Amino acid sequence: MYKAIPLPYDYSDLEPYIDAETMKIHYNKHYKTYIDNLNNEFNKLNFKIVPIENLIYNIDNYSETIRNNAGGYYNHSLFWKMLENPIKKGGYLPFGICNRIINRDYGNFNLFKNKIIEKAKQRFGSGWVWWILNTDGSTTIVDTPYQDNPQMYYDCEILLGIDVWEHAYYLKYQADRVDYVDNIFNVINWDYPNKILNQYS
Ligand code: MN3
Repeated sequence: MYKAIPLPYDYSDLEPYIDAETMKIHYNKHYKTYIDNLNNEFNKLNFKIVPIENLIYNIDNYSETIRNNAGGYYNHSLFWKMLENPIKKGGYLPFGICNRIINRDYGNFNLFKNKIIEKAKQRFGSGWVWWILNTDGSTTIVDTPYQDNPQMYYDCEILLGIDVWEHAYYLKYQADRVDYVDNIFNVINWDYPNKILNQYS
């Protein structure tokens, strides 16, 4: 059985940038439905459970249903960990190695943030925007449709991912995806990309 990871904070911890109601629905309804659907499909087909990372890297061997639900499970499990209560954290800006890599690859934090906002704006319909670490040590900002993940396409490490499905922001931001993405930068857990970058650099 694939299992939901516990949310690493309370539903209201990302207020006012991400409201408690959105978090509650996002975690309990959307996230858990992907997991239930994935488990049901595995049961139905009598598939042996493999680590979710392996499933993602070999996703082309599986059905559309498994692709969408495995992606939904994996992407959100990453996403919860990439966010954090800004008060507990005591700062909104990237620090440490991710700050150095942002300056190296994008010039400065604002240019980096604008590039992510631009990608989010361009993504037509539902999907995700990602900051990824390539195997050559460079980083790029990419987007994927639906619940796809860059690791379904090529070998890379995920540094950050932003859910730009309407269910992630509609209650608070209505159709204003740009405002949502702009505001999510108040609740990014920069320890997440720092950990990956320290491991691979
Ligand atoms: Mn979502």
